[in-house]
Amino acid sequence: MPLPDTFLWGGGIAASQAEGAWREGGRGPAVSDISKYRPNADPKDYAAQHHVSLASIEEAMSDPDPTFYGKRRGIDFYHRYPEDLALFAEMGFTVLRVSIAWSRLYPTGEETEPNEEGVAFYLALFENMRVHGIQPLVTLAHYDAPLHLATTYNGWTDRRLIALFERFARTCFERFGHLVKLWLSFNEIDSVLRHPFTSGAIIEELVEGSLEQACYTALHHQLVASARITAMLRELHPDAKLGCMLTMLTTYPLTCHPDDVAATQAKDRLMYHSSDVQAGGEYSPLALRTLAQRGVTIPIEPGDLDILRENTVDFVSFSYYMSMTESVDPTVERTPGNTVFGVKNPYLPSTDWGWQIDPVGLRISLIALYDRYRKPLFIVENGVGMRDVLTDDRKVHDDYRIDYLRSHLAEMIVAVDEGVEMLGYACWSPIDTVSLSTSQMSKRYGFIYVDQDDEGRGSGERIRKDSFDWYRKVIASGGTDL
Ligand code: BGP
Repeated sequence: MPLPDTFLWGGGIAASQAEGAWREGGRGPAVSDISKYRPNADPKDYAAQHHVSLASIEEAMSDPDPTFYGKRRGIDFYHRYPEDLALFAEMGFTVLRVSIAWSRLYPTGEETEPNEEGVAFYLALFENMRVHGIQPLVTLAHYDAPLHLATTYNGWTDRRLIALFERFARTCFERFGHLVKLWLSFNEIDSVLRHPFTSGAIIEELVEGSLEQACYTALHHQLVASARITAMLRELHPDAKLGCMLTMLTTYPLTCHPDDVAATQAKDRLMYHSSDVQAGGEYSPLALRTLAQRGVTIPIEPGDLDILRENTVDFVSFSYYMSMTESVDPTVERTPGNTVFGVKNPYLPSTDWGWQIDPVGLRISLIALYDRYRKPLFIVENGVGMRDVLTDDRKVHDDYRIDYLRSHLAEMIVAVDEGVEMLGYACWSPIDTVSLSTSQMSKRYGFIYVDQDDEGRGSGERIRKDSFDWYRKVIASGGTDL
């Protein structure tokens, strides 16, 4: 059996998609509070869902009703977490990935002392996890920042956010470090390039110059912040580990035409742009040159390159839902994906949201990442969003989810057999939460069904799907019984 005994099994959620309680416990407004579900919008129209302006922020904040703002409501994990943790424990989880809402600890991001009610909430959560024998894997920034930092600083475009984030991270390490030994700095750190507001708290209207330049500036600030808190964690808790987290969008050329292969290679260069820094310690000179040719420069200040080189991560984590395809032919069919839009691969099936299912792509991704960085890997997101049906006898027969996960786990095991070193597997998401891209409930990922619809109607009851028993069996067998 190739998986090590120490291999961690579980799943992951994010504060902004699960906690709800957006105005409780002293929490300040967050960028996720603005994200609106539009009942008649095409769920595949990611750009329309995520376009934010000063006017839309004002409109959202003057509307206290959470009905169409799904992330304000989440799945009420804030109040129901003891029940949810008990269900995760029943499946045999040894790890649960959660995130900390920055605005629960620092409502505007600028306070000098943390909000103690927020600290108490996370302490109780981590204590409860300990009782269940579930190790927390904690993301500090998962599409979540105080809204004030967007409107006042234009988010991560402003270098001062590094210090504010360091203050937040220090509080987390000091107050939770005895219970949390596994940390991630930024979820899908590369994603600021694709959704500037959600990931970087950047309001396009406030950007002077090109948006692309603002996004790469923000990314550099996040990379420096991540390296600085890595140094901080090593000093405070030398036994803890910190990982990077990237969106793994493994890309194939649509054809073997050399132009398609070259376009794919160029795309890869930028996909690894941030992990090359976080895991490898330096910007790829080729990526920097490509950006320079596009008129983008990285605002490197004295000392930045040393900080980045000296504080690489302990492990590399990533999300994997689908692969991508590239072609130079502008007429080929396109399809939406995980916050991206790409060329359709004719060999792969798609979900209702256009995401193409590719288990072998997971193996290819694992091998590519391990080959490149030689650091242990952690799959911290993998799963399939579907419209589940609750039957009259309150069951959910989600064989499609079992098939998706089984085929991906089988490929993960092949990769481990081929020599890839792995720390664990945390699927997305073990319980239905509000979708990141659509703010809908009806795009469901969980082993646990949450009785709640897109507009928040329902009892909130948790119901075990068929996949619940399947995953319990997988964990109990250490991955041998898929
Ligand atoms: C990733 C995010 C998650 C998650 C997932 C599924 O990019 O890190 O937060 O939600 O995608 O996406 P969605 O919810 O849009 O289906």
